[in-house]
Amino acid sequence: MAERAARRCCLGWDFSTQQVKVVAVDADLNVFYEDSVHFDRDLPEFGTQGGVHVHKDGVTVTSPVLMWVQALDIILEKMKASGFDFSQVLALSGAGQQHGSIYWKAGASRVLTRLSPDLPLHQQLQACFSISDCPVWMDSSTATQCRQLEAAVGGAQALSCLTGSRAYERFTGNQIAKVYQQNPEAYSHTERISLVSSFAASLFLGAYSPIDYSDGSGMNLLQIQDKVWSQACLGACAPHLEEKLGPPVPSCSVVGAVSSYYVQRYGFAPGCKVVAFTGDNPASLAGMRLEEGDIAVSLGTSDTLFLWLREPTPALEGHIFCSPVDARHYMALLCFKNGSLMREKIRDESASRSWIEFSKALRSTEMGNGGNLGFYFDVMEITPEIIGRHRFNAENHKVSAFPKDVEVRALIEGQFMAKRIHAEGLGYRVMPKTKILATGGASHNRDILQVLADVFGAPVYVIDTANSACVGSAYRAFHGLAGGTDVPFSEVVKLASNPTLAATPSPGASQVYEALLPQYARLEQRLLSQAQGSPE
Ligand code: XUL
Repeated sequence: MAERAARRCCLGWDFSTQQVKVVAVDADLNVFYEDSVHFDRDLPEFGTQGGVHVHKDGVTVTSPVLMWVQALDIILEKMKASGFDFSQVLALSGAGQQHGSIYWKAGASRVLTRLSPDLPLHQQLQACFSISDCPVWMDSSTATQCRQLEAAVGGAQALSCLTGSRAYERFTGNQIAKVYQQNPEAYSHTERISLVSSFAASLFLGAYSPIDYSDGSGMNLLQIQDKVWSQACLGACAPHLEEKLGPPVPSCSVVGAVSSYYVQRYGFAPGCKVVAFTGDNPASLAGMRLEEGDIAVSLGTSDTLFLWLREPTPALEGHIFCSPVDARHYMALLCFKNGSLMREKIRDESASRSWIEFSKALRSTEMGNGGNLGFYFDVMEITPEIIGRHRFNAENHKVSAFPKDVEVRALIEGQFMAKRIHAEGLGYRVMPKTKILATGGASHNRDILQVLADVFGAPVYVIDTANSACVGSAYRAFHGLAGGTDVPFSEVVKLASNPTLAATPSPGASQVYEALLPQYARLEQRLLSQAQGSPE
């Protein structure tokens, strides 16, 4: 225990929707401590469900800011009680659920700088917020503000080109605009607005932490190319917003040292550095150690893609953020709603409710499925906005059914071809060094991963991402400590254990899919035009 406690380390924090988590990662990049505080379970007095309050209108979703503060108090006390040696922490960083906003009341900065080590944070910060229930990413109550913002900058595509995304209801600029419109008094009493990430960093700094470029990209306010706030967007959302946000910084910036509160109360070293906190998705990208040309595919209820991009082409779908590990590059997020539930339905209908039979069907059919292509969207898809099941034979004629094994392959090939097509739509290119990192339920099925490797023409690795935002935050702390911008992130994390190789492309795969991908894209376009009621 003494030997373990004396390890030099970095801490990675994650302020997620349901809990606050922490990991300690040593200089060999091994995780040797982890802990968490669960909001519903450990702080029932706040009455949250899943860490949030869903309001009566069904679309407003908030979380109490003091619940987050108190969760930090509890977890630090737990660490202290376990004998954790805070003096060995060289640096810390963290992640926050994206898009949520915190409103610091005029005078709060003075309270933050004068914290007494004798009292927990939540007792001292009680009067520091002009809004006690913060809008979070699950909120979808700002449709009006979204339309106003898009109109102000020349439309949805123009906003996407500027900020990386068209207007989204959960994005912070639109949330701030709503606060300003509906609660102008609280807005005018606000001296600083933080994201969940920069708020958590501020608690450690004892001063306002700047917003980092990567999480700042989830606000519909930051010009992702120039890394400055867009005056047009700020002006469309609320007055005096620039001074309330403060200037954004590169994600690997050291924003200061921990406040004396942590030194005196917990025994942190006075020089322990705080590296800018970022969003949970960017932090996960760091945790998965994505590199240029790589793609991470999370195969869950919805399927999510994380892409590394050099030259993004922002679109009406997906989100482009500044990269959290390389300020010259970008990452993109794409969400596909028809993921696991769709795979399970087709398994039940066409593979006797068995993954073994499902795998057999994949193995007994050929790459390219004899030209048979399918679209399976039992719920309205996001990427693209199409609903229903649509099957086409090799002559591009619509057919009403496929033989069972053809149906299984059509589903999986279709899901992965859609991912490649939409990733390329955002500027993604498969490179010779491309790796695909697969996570989530379906990543346990080697035959599904084989199709993924074939469609992308790249090897597929599996990784466990249970703690990726936390671990990625600790990696980012090491990155900041090593000098940040001038040091490649990949150098800093080279000691971390490698993901497991699960599938490599079959011979001939690229010819098959190079021919099929444009055909799939054309059919998708045809379905989309039909859905929108326009002529083909
Ligand atoms: C991303 C998003 C969610 C939250 C979850 O745009 O809204 O993934 O970051 O914490």
